[in-house]
Amino acid sequence: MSGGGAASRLAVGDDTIVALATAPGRGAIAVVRLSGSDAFRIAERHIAPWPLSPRSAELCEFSDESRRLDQAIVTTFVAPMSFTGDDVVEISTHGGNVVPASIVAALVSSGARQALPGEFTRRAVLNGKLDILQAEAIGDLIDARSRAMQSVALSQLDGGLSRRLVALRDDLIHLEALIAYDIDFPEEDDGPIVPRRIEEAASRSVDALEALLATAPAGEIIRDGAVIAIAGPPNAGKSSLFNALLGHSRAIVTELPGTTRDALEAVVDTGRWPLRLVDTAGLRETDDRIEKLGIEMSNRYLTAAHVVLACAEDERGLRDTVAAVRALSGAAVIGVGTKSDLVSHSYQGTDLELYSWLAVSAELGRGLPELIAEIEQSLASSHGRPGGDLPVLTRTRHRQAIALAVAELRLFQSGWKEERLPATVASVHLRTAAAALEELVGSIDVDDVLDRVFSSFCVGK
Ligand SMILES: Nc1nc2c(ncn2[C@@H]2O[C@H](COP(=O)(O)OP(=O)(O)O)[C@@H](O)[C@H]2O)c(=O)[nH]1
Ligand SMILES: [Mg+2]
Repeated sequence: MSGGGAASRLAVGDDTIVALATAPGRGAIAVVRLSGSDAFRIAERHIAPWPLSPRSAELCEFSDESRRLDQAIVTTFVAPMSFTGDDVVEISTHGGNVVPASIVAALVSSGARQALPGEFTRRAVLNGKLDILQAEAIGDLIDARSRAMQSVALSQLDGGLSRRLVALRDDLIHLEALIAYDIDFPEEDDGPIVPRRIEEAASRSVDALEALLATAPAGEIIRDGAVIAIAGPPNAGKSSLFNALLGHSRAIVTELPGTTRDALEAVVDTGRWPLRLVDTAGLRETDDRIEKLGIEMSNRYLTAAHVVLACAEDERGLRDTVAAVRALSGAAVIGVGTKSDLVSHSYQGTDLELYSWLAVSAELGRGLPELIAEIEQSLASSHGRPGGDLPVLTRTRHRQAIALAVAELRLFQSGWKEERLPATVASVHLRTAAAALEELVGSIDVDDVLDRVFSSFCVGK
């Protein structure tokens, strides 16, 4: 890492840390992880037989001074060939509340220190095993609530986003070098660097960065889920649709109008997008205080919705719902004609500028896959579907850094074109843009970034 100074300032010392790496509580197996220069010396006091060779799992007895604590599978990793880059001992103990805790306590009494949240991953970054984007990807994988987030995080962990950013950073440094060459050797035989060539290279970089930036809205949805609000008059069949889409009963379905007092939310993972389905209360005017609260809740969800399903059995219901939704939300509206097993829908809202309209029967499960497909298409058309090899930006930090790089590049472009700025000054914009990308990957100015990234981690990761 080029930020060696920052790294050594941050290193919390060379002490040996220990933590339970698995979730606490009852379970077949728990993993206790020990990392640091004294890891082997500390663990050897408790483990017999000591594993003969690194990286091979060995069945051992774990004891403290007075008694056996567990039979455990022990694996050792010799620095730098470990997750953290330190000497590491991984002890797979039996799970539950007592055994793993007693093992951690024994290791602490022999000189290990209880790890802080995210400290193992932090060490991996400081030891150059991972960059910051990869460390964030570990957090994202652990927190993933959908398969889409899982694959985005995994490709970020593989270094996809880092490689892209490093390549873009290299382009900027190359560009800066071209200009420096022009500055330093204006009378060279090759002649001055053609300004056109520099302009073209700069606009290629801007295009590439903007393509990456354009993945941010989709990345945000992949990370946080798309809010899909189900709206419509009481009794239209909203809760039945919600349940049918979820595939199991969660809302109370009833024949009395106005029973859904609160908004209910559940996530449907389609593989492409996590959909946060929200069953809103009816849009009916009412004097019932509790029901009104439900309506306010639904209004709040409608305001935040990415897509609204306007459900109705008839023309009036669809018109009223679409009008009420449009007053609160700019989201795409899909018209849903409900109870298609009972009702033949002659009115399909073609005059209402809907994203699309389709008929469903929650009762028979008819039209549900088509509805999911419409929701997915609508999200892709409003938020973009990240395609192919392009990595996806999932965090505000990523978006801000790249937006900064684009802004600096634009300053460079205009200064260069209009020759208002001397080349030396113009190249400062290039360097600032390159630095924004470097900070994003985590190769310079690491200390601030590290604090922000690791503050949300759990202990033992
Ligand atoms: N036949 C039929 N009845 C439905 C269908 N969907 C809902 N219903 C009935 O319509 C009534 C109101 O449904 P509900 O989902 O509670 O409506 P909400 O007030 O909009 O949430 C209930 O009696 C449901 O059984 C459907 O697809 N077919
Ligand atoms: Mg309902």
